[in-house]
Amino acid sequence: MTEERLISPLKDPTQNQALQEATHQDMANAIRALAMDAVQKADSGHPGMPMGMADVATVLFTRFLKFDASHPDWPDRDRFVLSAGHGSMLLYALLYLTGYPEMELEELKNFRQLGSRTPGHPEYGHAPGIETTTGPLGQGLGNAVGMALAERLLNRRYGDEIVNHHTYCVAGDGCLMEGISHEAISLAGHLKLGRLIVLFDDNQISIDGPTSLSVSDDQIERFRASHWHTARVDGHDPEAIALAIENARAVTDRPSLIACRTIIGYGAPSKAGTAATHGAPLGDEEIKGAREKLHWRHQPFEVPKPILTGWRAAGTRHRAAYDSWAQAAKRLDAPSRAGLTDPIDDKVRAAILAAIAALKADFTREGAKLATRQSSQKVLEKLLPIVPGLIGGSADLAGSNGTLTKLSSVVKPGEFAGNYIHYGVREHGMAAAMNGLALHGGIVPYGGTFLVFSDYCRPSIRLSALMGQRVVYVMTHDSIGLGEDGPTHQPVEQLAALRAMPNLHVMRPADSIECAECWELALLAKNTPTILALTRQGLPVLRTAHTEENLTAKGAYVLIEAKGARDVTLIGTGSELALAVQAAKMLEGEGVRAAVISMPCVELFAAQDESYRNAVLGSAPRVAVEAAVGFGWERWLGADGAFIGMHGFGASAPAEDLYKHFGITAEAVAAAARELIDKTKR
Ligand SMILES: Cc1ncc(C[n+]2csc(CCOP(=O)(O)OP(=O)(O)O)c2C)c(N)n1
Repeated sequence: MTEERLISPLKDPTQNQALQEATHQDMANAIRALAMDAVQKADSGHPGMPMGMADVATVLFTRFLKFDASHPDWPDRDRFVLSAGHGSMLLYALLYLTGYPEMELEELKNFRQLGSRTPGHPEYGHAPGIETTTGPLGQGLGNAVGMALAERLLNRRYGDEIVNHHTYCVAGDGCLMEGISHEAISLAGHLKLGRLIVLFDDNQISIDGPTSLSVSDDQIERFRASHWHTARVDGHDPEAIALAIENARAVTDRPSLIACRTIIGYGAPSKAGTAATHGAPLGDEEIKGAREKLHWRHQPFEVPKPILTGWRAAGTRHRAAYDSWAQAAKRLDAPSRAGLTDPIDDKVRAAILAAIAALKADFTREGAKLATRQSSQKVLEKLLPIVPGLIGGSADLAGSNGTLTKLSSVVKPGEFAGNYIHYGVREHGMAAAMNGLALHGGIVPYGGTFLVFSDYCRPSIRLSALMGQRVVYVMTHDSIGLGEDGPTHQPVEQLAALRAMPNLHVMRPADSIECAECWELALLAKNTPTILALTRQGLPVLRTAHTEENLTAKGAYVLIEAKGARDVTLIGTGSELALAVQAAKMLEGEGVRAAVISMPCVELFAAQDESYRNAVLGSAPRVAVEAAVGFGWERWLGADGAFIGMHGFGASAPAEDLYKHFGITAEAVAAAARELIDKTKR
């Protein structure tokens, strides 16, 4: 990096006095010392990565990163994503040193302890400045792609004065070895996300030892192949790092990779450069030696005042930029201002409720047989004009998923005027990007694939749930009902697996009306992601009477009450609710009093109070029908209930044949009901 001018902090007019007086070396060593000390005190953690990346982080935070520590929610701040989340002490040290609220020294001393703001891996919501939860390697990189995309989408809407920032992401060898990195890198390169800068901690070490044990990729060539700008620097040379970042910022039509060659555990006298520093305390002797080697002659957790003052000055250097941004933001109308963070304010919420109620009335009146993927598309056509920042997409199944509507316009490489992303066949990358879109603020992402491929997105879905992000997964072809594509494409265990995940609403609407209700709930659940499990095949409208009330909101409800005391309760979800209704009619002809319960969302039903649940479920024996495995249904069936569903993988055939073949029919439901009734009479 010799060809261009060097950037010196002394020449940077935005630097203030205190920052100029603290040396780079001291500031970087403060990070190293805090990382060593916190890991040592916790007796667990990862000191190597923060020590190795301290120089890069210092250059970034003191010379480039646009942030104001006292306004961590500034919508136009640069985003900093620590994809290599095991190096959490790097982030915690930076947040403390730059003066973020709630990150006191005490928190660093309580690293990895119960109730601290400094968990083992950074967790979104635990402290201001933590932009996303990382730790599962590669996810942060995927999030960063979504954030960089959000920035461009919002820039197009709001203009440079309001939205105009970068996304920086620190990724390690592990992140780049993960499969998700391929999807993320490829998507970012294709879309020309020029505001994304990845700082690769190129230390050639992972847990098992040198990376040469398992990988020989040329990362530079790999990124270049995906149309990234790339650079390679000595990650311990502040001027080279600064120049590389400066150059990367100047490239606006491509994302940038800066491979920073670093030494893991930099400063540790005998362990630096080895896997021994990756994920274990260095030990008292090694820490003593590192203090000597780094000329850091201070007590554990002590950061001398001039150095801390220098860091705090870095935390305020964009105060004027923040102030002028705040002035500009004041000129926005209130909904636009609110829309920068949460697009669904009270007014939008009211509009959603009105639109869904009107659509439900239409669906009831028309009574058309529609697949729920088609109903979902119709719902989206109503929602898109009223929900700002509703950004759709699909992993190459736009037509199948019904995610692309007449009102959708496609985002193209370098052109961000649209509201629809062709994510390509990159389910995992799509889900991680959607987390980034949601985390950025201003965007409500929805994206589709087949339900069976929720497995390909599951690690990111888990993070949507853990972080409490409003992400809507439109997952169609939700059972053997998809037919001829066969068992590779027919989900059987996915519903149960997704229902096992905390803070995730798995919704399986039975008709158009429930589908509209599910969408309403998905958009209004601000802190919970939603899976919409939708059919390929047409379904009759079962809700014959229009209700303004969202009956799906309680998770389950009585669709048809028995005429008199119940002999049996039939429970159905999605496409199989119609079978329960048919079975109830058959039984009625025989004088059997059957109630039919629709249960579109198990989690919401579980959250109701006991009296509601008991009233819905009743005390008669129960039969549930769902074209999936029965795992989990025990809870709603009790010891004596019967389950009609799948007991293994599906098969390739027309849907009707499959339902018969696997015994998922109204006749089977009625027979199971009769048997249960007989048993209770015996
Ligand atoms: C998906 C996933 N798999 C495995 C791990 C466990 N793990 C944590 S760090 C790490 C090695 C990462 O190596 P690198 O990125 O080079 O980090 P460094 O050794 O430089 O700190 C592994 C395998 C993880 N956190 N996430």
